[in-house]
Amino acid sequence: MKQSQLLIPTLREAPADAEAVSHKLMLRAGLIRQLASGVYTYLPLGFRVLKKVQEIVREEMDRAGAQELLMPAMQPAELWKESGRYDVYGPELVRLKDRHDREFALGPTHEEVITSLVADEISSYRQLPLTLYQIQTKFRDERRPRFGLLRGREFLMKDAYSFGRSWEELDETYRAMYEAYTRIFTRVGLDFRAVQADAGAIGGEGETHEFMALAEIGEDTIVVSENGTYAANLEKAEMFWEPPAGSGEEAPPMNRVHTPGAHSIDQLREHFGLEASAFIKTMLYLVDDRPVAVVVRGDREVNETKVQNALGGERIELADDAAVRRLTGAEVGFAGPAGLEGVKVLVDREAAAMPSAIAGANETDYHVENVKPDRDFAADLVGDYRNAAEGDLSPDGSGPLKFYRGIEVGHVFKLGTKYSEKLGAAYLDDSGRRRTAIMGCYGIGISRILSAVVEQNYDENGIRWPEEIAPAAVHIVPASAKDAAQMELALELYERFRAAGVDVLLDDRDERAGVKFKDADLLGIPHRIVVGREAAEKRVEFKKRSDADKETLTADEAFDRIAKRN
Ligand code: 9G3
Repeated sequence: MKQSQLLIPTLREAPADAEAVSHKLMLRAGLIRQLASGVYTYLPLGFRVLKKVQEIVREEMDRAGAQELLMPAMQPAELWKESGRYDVYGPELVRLKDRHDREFALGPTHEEVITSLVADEISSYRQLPLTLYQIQTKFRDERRPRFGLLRGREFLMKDAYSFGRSWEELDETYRAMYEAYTRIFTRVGLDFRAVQADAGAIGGEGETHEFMALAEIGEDTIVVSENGTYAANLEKAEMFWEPPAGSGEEAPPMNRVHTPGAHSIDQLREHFGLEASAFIKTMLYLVDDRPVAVVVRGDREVNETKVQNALGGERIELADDAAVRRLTGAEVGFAGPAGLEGVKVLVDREAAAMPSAIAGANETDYHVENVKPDRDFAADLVGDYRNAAEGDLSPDGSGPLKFYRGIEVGHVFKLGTKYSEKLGAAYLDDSGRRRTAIMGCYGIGISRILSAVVEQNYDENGIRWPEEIAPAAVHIVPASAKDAAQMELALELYERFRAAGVDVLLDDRDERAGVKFKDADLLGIPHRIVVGREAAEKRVEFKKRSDADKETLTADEAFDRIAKRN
């Protein structure tokens, strides 16, 4: 590829509204351009990277025994009504009507489509197990698209679906997918962790893992034990806990304390001169619209996923101020667990084991001290309802937990029969009995991988692409397009690389050397050959994008370095 002919509109500055590093750099390097909020064009160099990522995914999915197909984006609403999901998803599901006024959805995922296909085409146990996958554009009308390709409204996903005859077969396919994902994320050069996750809205009846690329910009928080044997999304992460000794000792009777305006833990700490761990925090939620009070120690955070799962709910939201006033009879910040009518009370086991604590009095400007859980208030449920926190130990005894931000680039699920039941994906077993297929589903955010890789591979001068997905393997930069000897040697090397099947980019533009070097740093091609003053002696400067030092080599040596590497 010759840059004088390529559309690579590099920018000196990123637009002001680009916040994430990857978003800024991908715009500045001329890899993508925004068409609309959360909707992007992949320009030629960006598309080359996207294609290379797809090829790696295809190789590994095929190796794992999955078959590639391609489903439509336009999905009849009937399928989503049959699965019961048409009304579960709100404006995030892109709905449209065709010219005959028939309702469609633009596919955000394809459980309904693939399961109805299998329901039509599979009838015998001999046709299973079967894993089908596609790489296709998904549509999700995110309320707040941001960070470029990290959270778009139209994005490229590899989604796979497996159909089996038993849970054992599902376990085997799940493991094959898990291992394929490990190879894929390793090959694209990501620093990632596979973490236990919560199945969320998709439901499903078994374990699920997310593959997280470590990056500060990541929306997720993951928790990993020091030796890595335990790793979980914070939504699910547990921690080692045992009841403290002597939590049974008697406490003096409760005593109301006037605490005017002290409605935050910090104000209470100020007022009582005590640490946050001396208080209990009572948070009010609506789980499927039913009021729930969750009690945790003052220095902890409620884990809403754990609360929702403990109650088998579909939805959880913080009660708003009006609901808090109605349920507690007090302003926000004075809620306590004692005396709440018609509210289910969940008490975190750590709070339940406190010998005594200070809690809200369910009366504005009043708190109560010497509150003894169990003596002074009843719990409907006692369990682990808090977020893991710094200092917690891993539940598997493998040491302290560490916290990281992560970008979810993959997610594998054991779905069970949730969709195959509803959409009739069944088969006759070897004794002629009708059985429902047992499903798994497996997603990779293809376009999101580009951003995740850039978030992990850049420096102050630009992107540093990992070799296997870089837009080109080598970047040839003649210092001056006006110097015949330099251009002659550069073109000769360029043709040699092309003949050898090496992806090569030649900066043959008539630009000042400084501009070329700045752009080369920005584009981040892994290897660079500068053809400069020693061109006449057939000597060039060789530099790896990720190294500072440069070497002078003969043109042949430079060629061999690249053409004969690994
Ligand atoms: C929707 C909308 C958004 C969605 C979904 C449905 C996420 C939805 C979960 C999944 C599960 C797996 C197959 C590949 C791997 C992930 N966002 N999910 O089901 F209607 Cl608007 O997509 N699907």
